[in-house]
Formats: sequence, C-alpha cells, structure tokens
Amino acid sequence: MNNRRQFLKRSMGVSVFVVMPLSSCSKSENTDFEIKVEYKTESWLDSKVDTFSYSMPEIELIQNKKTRIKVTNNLNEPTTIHWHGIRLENKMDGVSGLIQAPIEPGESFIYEFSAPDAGTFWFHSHHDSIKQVAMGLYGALIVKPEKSLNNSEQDLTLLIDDWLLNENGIDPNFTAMHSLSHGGIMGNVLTVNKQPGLQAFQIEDKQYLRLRLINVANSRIQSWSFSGLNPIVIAKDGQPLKDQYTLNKSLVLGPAERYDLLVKVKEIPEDGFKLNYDTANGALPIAEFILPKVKTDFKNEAYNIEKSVLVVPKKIDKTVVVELDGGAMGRMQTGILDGEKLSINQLVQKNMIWALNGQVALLATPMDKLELNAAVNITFKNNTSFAHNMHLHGHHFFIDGIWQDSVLIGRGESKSGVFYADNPGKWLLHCHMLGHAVTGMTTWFEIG
Ligand SMILES: [Cu+2]
Repeated sequence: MNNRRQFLKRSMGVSVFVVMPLSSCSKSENTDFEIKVEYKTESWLDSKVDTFSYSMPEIELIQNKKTRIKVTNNLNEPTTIHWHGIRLENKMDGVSGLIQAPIEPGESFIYEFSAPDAGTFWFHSHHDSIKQVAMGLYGALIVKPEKSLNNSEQDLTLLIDDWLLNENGIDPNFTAMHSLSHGGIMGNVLTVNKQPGLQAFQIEDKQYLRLRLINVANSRIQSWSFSGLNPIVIAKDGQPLKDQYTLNKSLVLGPAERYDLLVKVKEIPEDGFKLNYDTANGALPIAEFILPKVKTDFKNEAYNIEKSVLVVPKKIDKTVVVELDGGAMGRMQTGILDGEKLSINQLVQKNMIWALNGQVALLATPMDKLELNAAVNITFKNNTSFAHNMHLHGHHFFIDGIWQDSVLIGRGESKSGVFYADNPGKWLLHCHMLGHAVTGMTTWFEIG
C-alpha cells in the first residue's frame, strides 16, 4: 500500500489501476523536435540555483500539421510531458499513470500529434508535477496558422513564474501540508522566462506586437497590469475572443491560464511601456518594452487573428455537477479514498485534503462516462475557502462567454460551461494548483 501510495503521489494522484504500456514510439527517427529533459544551474541574484529544464524552452508548431517530438529524459527520475490545452489524441496527452508509463531515466518517448487550434499553449511535466513543474519543467507551445495572417507583427512570449527559494536553492518541501491545505506553494522570487528582476524587451519595427502571457506558477493566482498603454485582449487559452476589448484594469489568472494581448506599435509612448505584477504594496514592473529607434509609419492595416473552430452547443445532452470540497477552513468532514470513507483527520494523515464530488482523487473508475459527441453542461461549485483553477484535458469549455481550458473558480463561487465531448479517451479533470491536485483534487472523464 505504501509503495502504491508513494507512486500515486508521485504521478499526481491519478489511478494506476490501468497503466497503459508505452505507445509505440519509434517507427522512424524522423522527428521535428527533440527536447532533452535535463538539470540546469541558473545564476540568479548572485546565487546558483539548481533547476530542471527543457532544452527547448519554446516550440512553434504549425496548425493541423503532424509533429513528432522526441523527449529524452536525462534526469535521474522518471518524467512525462503534457501538452496543455492541445486537443490532441488521448494517448499523446502525457498523463503519467493514466495515459502512459513515465519515461524512465535515459529513455526517450516520441509524442506525435497535430494541433487543431492556432494560439498560445504550453507544455509541462505531468509526472510528480508538484515537484517537477516547481523545479522548472515547463515551456511555451505556440501554434501558428499555416500561412501568416499579418504582414508585420512581432511575437513575444512571457512565461511568468514564482519560485520558492531558500538559502540552498529551490525549497524541496513540495508536500508541506500547511501550504497544500491552503492556497498551495507560494514562491518568493518572480521570474519572466526564468530570469528574475525587470526584463527588457526590444520592440521591432513592426506594425503590431503580440504578447503571449502564460502563468506557469505552481499555485499562485497572478494579477498583471500595464503602464504606458492599454493593450487589446485578443485571445484566452489558445482561443481567439469573439469580442476583443481594451484592457483598462488588471488581468487576473490562475496557474496554466494564458492571455494574448495586442499592441499597435504606433501607439507606444516614446519611453515605452511596462508590464507590472500587482502586489499588496503596489505594481512591481517585471517587463519593459523598448521602442525601436526607427518607427515605420503605421499603415492602419487591420490585425487578423485566427478563427476558432469550436462550436457552442445549443441543446444539452448531459449535465455534470462537480462539487469542490475540502482544505483548511472547509466544511468537508469525510471523503472517499480508494472506496473507503475516511474522516478528514484520517485523510490528512494520508496527505489528502481535497475532494471532487466527495472522492479524494485516485479513482480506479472515472468520475463520469460521457458519450462521444455529447453536448455537456458542466457546473463547478466551489464549497471551499480557496480559489481553484479547474483544467479539463483534451477539450475547451465555453464558460463566462469565452473558450477556456483552465478556469478560475473563486471561493464560494459557482460557474457553468458547455462543451462537446468530442475527443475519445481518458481525460483528466483537476485543479491546476498543483498542490491541490496532488492532495485530492484530481479525477477524470471517460469519453466514448
Ligand atoms: Cu485548487
């Protein structure tokens, strides 16, 4: 039992009753990309910090084009990669324990998929995620349309993270129950593209600047604001917005959420503009954008954005309610773990504290079975004292009037969304505050 428990914990709390054999992965060695998973020592603030790293921090794919990505694990521990938000074939989803056996040290695995949506996505470890994402195993995954839609645009991706450092480097106490029963692990050092301090970006002499902002933090809800100008919000979670809007307040997003923002280079003031991280003590600038010396005349060309291929269901076939319970200051008295009803104290002793519909993770069976192509209405009811960021793999849901793959549900709040369950397989549904996921807030749907 202990061994099993340890394994389950390491693999982010998903069932290992059915561990799939590795998908066949070596038809040929023709791969488009190779990602090496490796150790890397960063020099931050005059100190050395040991991290985990991907040899490619950003990958750019072409929409609908089959891509083969060879992942070689040079760590001394197993790992997998999940392609967050990509509506791909289930066996390529990278969830350790549910979808694939982890990639062992020294071994490789070839992920092969095509991305049906053009937009901003990311990839990260889905094995012992609470530790491996905190150690730095994440990167940007940008899907571009086959032909460029604009003549003159610059693209910048910013991955914004918080790291919990102590005097020896990254704090290794990833399962401290006090943090996990509250908001999760909160860092004390902010980075933009893994660099601490204010980062400067040179703007090119183009008509448009597209900023792709990704919250890659382990658990922290981030609030960002701009000074110098108000960009236009054009996409969320890799899906273009039907109604673009000018940002005149802060953007608040949970871990895993992404926003695409558009800036007309002509409208940038002489001294540039800044992206700030909002803190209790005011806005802290984390990125500054510097104008080019030469500025081309703005031609007032319209900006063309990708079109979403998703369809909002009008008639609902199936209704699913997901109750979020547990945590510190919660009302949860008992939870079902491995089919056994346990008190909250017994659960805490097993490093568990959160539940979805009363089930504390580790389900041998899915939370629900959904018929292929069923139009589903899903409601999240957050009965806890903390916010959660619910992520459904392999699908986007239409929630709050936009397509999202990760959605922030405030404490005491309920939100409903709709989607077509049109991707067959085993799809994880979990809180993307990774400390919550590993201590109970993980389940899955079987589709088809
Ligand atoms: Cu949560």
